[in-house]
Amino acid sequence: MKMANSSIIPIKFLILVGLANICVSQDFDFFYFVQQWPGSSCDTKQGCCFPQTGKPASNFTVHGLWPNFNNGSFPSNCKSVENSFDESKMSDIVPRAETSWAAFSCPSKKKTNSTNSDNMKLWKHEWDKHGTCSHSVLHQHAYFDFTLNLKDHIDLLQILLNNGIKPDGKNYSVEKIRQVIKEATGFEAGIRCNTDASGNSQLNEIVLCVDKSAASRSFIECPILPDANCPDNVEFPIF
Ligand code: U2P
Repeated sequence: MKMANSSIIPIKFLILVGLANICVSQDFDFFYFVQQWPGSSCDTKQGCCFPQTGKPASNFTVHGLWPNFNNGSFPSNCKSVENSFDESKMSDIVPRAETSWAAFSCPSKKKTNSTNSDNMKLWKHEWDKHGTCSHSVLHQHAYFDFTLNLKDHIDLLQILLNNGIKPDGKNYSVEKIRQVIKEATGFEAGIRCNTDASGNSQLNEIVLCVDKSAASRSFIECPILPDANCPDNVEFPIF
């Protein structure tokens, strides 16, 4: 009987460990760290608006830090009572986020007379849609702080400028953009394109991958690159 009991306990234990692993693997596998080129939002059919603080500097800005699965799908809107967006936790984040994580969407005319984009609305949207799904690793303040630190660590515009790739409205090879980022960072980047109001393809977003542990400077090779939809050569719009 003793033998039987002691062999049952490890089986129960193994089942519990197995269940725990299933729960953890439901979480997410890695992050996409997505930076966008503002000029490629502003010259689209929809156009763009600037925050009350004015036109942001001519530089890449953060779009978001998105938890993802290795198969390319992603969790979203993992909202719960413990992780609802708290504006008061943003106070020391705001000055840095205004510079590096600005909003460019125009407000709905039905809701406001303002012509400014709303940074706080973007930050809340990114937290609600993506941040809440990595809450087990980064709580709200850490999520924004960590993402802004990533932005400070990788100067994409400087990397491109160093290699003669400038936001001058001319066309550049996507392969070359990928190559110079790989040389400077050590990692393959995802390049995402969109089209301007005349239908020209342009450089819209650059995506790097980050380890799910969110340890400092933990860029990794992407388990899967995001959809790109870029032709061989793309415009790098003026901003
Ligand atoms: O591509 C359009 C929007 O879909 C969301 N997206 C896309 C790819 C991906 O891997 N993960 C992801 O979240 C983004 O939504 P947003 O955060 O802007 O609401 C992306 O802009």
